[in-house]
Amino acid sequence: MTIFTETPFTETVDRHHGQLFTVDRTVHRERSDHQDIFIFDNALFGRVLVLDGLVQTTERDEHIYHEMIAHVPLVAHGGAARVLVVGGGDGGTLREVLKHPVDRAVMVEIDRRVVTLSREHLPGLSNGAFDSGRAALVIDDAAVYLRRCDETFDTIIVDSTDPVGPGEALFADGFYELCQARLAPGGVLVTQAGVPFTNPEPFLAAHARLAARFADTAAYQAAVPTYTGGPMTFGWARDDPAVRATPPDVLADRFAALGLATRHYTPAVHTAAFALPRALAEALADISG
Ligand code: AG3
Repeated sequence: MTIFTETPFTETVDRHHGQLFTVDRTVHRERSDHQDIFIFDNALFGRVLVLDGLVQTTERDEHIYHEMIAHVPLVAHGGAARVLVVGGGDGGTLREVLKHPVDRAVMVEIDRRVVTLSREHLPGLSNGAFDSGRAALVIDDAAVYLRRCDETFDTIIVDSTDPVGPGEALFADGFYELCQARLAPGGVLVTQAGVPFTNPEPFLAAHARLAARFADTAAYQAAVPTYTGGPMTFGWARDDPAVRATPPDVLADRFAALGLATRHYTPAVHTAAFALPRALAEALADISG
């Protein structure tokens, strides 16, 4: 039996379930204009970023999430030149996107403080991505940005928090409509869709909204230990099913040609990520009609 001497951080994603981290050192805590930001060190997970009580990322396993949210759509697309990242203030997704030969990666994050504090306290997350000449950082509400945006993107990655607080608008149909309008022909939209085992309703509702708009919708999974309750799921939406079915040997050729340095993503992991447990696959099929 472990006795915790410090007050631990408890995350309750669901009213009846949660997880606990020891706060081995508090690094920073503030209330920004948008949310409560808490950064602390934990001996097992390293530095932890928490927004409004929800763990966003940890040094120990951030690579799993960031590699899967970026490389799955980008390797499947095979030729993305312009990429939009929505949210993702810590810079981890932008870092992975810039490993691809994209011309331009725009990141629209609502809370400048998340970017500033992540650069200061979690520099490995962005790892210089914000200084890249190919990256553009926009501090704005993504819906506002998309409404006045006149460029299109080959891939849009929604690296949001859960559908509570500032993240909620990023799961709405109106937001998906704005994304669809800014996708170039052949473009792919990928979204953080939560952990369906413990939190099925928002996941299924978001999937239904995507399925009503896009010709091809799917979900893929990755087990990210910090997101408690089972595999984290990503939503996939595109107007051409062929891209999702990119054969493993094509993925492998592209992966080799890109020379991607990864710790989690491989072409085999990519293909396997779309294999869903039966109950989940059936729930999605029911929704997609
Ligand atoms: N995006 C996913 C956060 C999920 C938080 N949910 C939770 N802890 N239940 C994080 C941003 C990483 N760039």
